[in-house]
Parts: sequence; C-alpha cells; structure tokens
Amino acid sequence: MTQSSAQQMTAAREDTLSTYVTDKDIVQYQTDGVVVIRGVLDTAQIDALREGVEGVLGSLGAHSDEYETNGKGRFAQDMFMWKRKDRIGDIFRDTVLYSPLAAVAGALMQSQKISFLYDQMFVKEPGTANPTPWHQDLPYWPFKGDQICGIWCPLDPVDLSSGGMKYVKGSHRSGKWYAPRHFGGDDKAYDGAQGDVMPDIEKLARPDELASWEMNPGDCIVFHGLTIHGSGGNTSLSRRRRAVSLRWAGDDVRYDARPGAYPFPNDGLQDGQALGTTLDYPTVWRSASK
Ligand SMILES: O=C(O)CCC(=O)C(=O)O
Repeated sequence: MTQSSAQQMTAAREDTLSTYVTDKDIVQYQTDGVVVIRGVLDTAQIDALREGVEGVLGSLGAHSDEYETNGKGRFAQDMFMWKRKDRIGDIFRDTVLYSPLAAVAGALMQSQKISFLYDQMFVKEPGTANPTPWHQDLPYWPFKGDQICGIWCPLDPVDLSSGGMKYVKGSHRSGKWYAPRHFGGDDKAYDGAQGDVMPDIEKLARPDELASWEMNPGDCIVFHGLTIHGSGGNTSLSRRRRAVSLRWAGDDVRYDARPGAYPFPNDGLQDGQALGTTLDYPTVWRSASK
C-alpha cells in the first residue's frame, strides 16, 4: 500500500468515526460498560459476514463448539475465523481491516491505537433453548488492561425473544472478577480458573440494571471486557439468530497468560508485553489525532 492510500484510508476511517460515535456514546460506554451503535456495517459487509458464517457452519474449526445437545435447534460457536486460509478467512480479515469497527472501538475506549484480538461466531437457530450463560469475557482471555472490548454484531434482526444480548450496566467497574466457566450446560469452571462464582443475575438484577436492545443487521453493541453479559435462547421458531463478535485491545492492554485463561495462539508475546508487535494480535488502526 502506498503512503497516500494509507493516509486516505486513515482519513476515511476518521470520517466514519465522527459519523458513528458521539460524545454521548463515549460517556455511556465508559459509565455503563456497554453501548449500542447503529448502522455501522453496510449491506455488503453484512452479506459477506453472512456468507462467512454459513461457510463456518458447514466446516467448523478446531476451536468450535456445538452446545445444543437435545436435538432442538442449534447453538454453534467458532473462533479465529480470520486465520483461515480460505474465502471465509478473507471475509473476516476484510471486516477487521476495512469496516469501521476498529475505529469505533478506538473512539469509545479513547485509545490511540487498536490491536485486533480475535473473532467469534455465535449462531442460535430457531427453537434453540440454550441460554448464553452470564459471564465476563476478560477472565477467559490472556490479556489485562482496561481498554479492551468486544463488538457484537447480529446478522439477523434480533430481540430478547430470539436471543438478544443482555448486559449488567456498570458491572465493568464493580471490581469483581468471575471465574471462566464452560458454556453449554456443563458449566464447570475452567481448570485453574481464578475468580468468584457468577451470581444468579436473572434473579438478582433489577430490570433497570440491565441493558438490551432490539437490533437490525449493521447495528452493533460495544462492551467492556469485564461487563457481565448473557442471553436467552432463541424462542422464535422462524427467525435465525446469527452473530459475530470481534474483540479489540487499546493502548494499555498487555499479554497475561494466567492459569484458567483459554489457550489463545501466541507467536512470541511475553507476559506484560504490549500487543501489536506480533502477527497474532496485529495493530489495525491508529488515531489520526496523533
Ligand atoms: O452471542 C452470544 O450468545 C454470546 C455473545 C458473547 O458472549 C460475546 O460476544 O462475548
């Protein structure tokens, strides 16, 4: 890429940023640990991701799970699609590099640069009863820091009845760290996992403590790595619920391979080292303001 096309790309991304993220969104992200941003992905990006997800459903990778075991519906998960060497890999890499998502993460986390952590897919087909258990993401990840988030992007219209996500507002600032547990019924803690047992949020949280949104494809939810979240099953018998979640790290994030974290790929990062210098966690966006 020439220097001028790189500059054009940066300028285009900065424009995108002012289009999508307002000061109010930044305050809401910082305060609640979660915010919805509407209309971020365009039709071509949504269609490409749908094609990618269909491809993944037909050829799940080494880090995938099928959580539904009762023969009703399907709850499938897969990760690291951007590393695949096929068309599916191209689609996820293009989303990471050319969609506004990295810039949105940079603006909300007030970071000068953004490194990409990984992508994940969650599909709940119609009639899938399985909830997504309440959890925080950061305890699963071998990273530490405050500027770390996920961006959840539905590829079908979604509401609570079809498995829309729910978030506990402000839980990223509670100082609590909950032990990572397996999804899919067997909710055993990961070996060596550190942290408390997640309380029964469904029972304990007041409705005004929870955030959720009806969403259309193109909308996304940005949430801090420590914000507690979960979802119900997809009780709709006609609507699919396909979603991708992409994870991003800002300036203050460091590698931290603690016991109990998921075994992420690592091509050379040492504990305490900043991201962006290795291929597994590349820097994909820089603020034009510096
Ligand atoms: O889509 C889901 O059900 C789970 C999403 C999730 O937990 C995440 O994006 O971190």
